[in-house]
Amino acid sequence: MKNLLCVYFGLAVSFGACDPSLPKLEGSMINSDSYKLELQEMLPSPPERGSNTWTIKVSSNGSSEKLEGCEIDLVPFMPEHGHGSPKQPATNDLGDGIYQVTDIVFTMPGLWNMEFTVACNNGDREQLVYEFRL
Ligand SMILES: [Cu+2]
Repeated sequence: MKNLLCVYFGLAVSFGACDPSLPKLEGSMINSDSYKLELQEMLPSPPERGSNTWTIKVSSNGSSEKLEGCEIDLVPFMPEHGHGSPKQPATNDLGDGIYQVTDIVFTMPGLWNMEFTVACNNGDREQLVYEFRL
């Protein structure tokens, strides 16, 4: 009942009114055998249709040592619809284990799989997938 009231109130005012019940996407972590990605900042936040920029921190899974000079590719994909994004996101290495991914374009609401491929310091190339619903 509380949720229903919250949704009703949210529709009447703005979707932001119910934020405390939603999981926060910023700060989410995903990891593979060798790597760990932290989604530090999302612009806009939460993500919206159109162009988005995400800032991620890359570290070693296990030791938490930050990893510089990584190759990072991102492919946004909608598994329920079988299509991706019209644009290939670009990654800028900001140093100190921080990377900015620009041109992340979401075309529609639904489930998105963010398929990161990461290779650091001639290490293994590994895939990390971040799932969320837009
Ligand atoms: Cu779709």
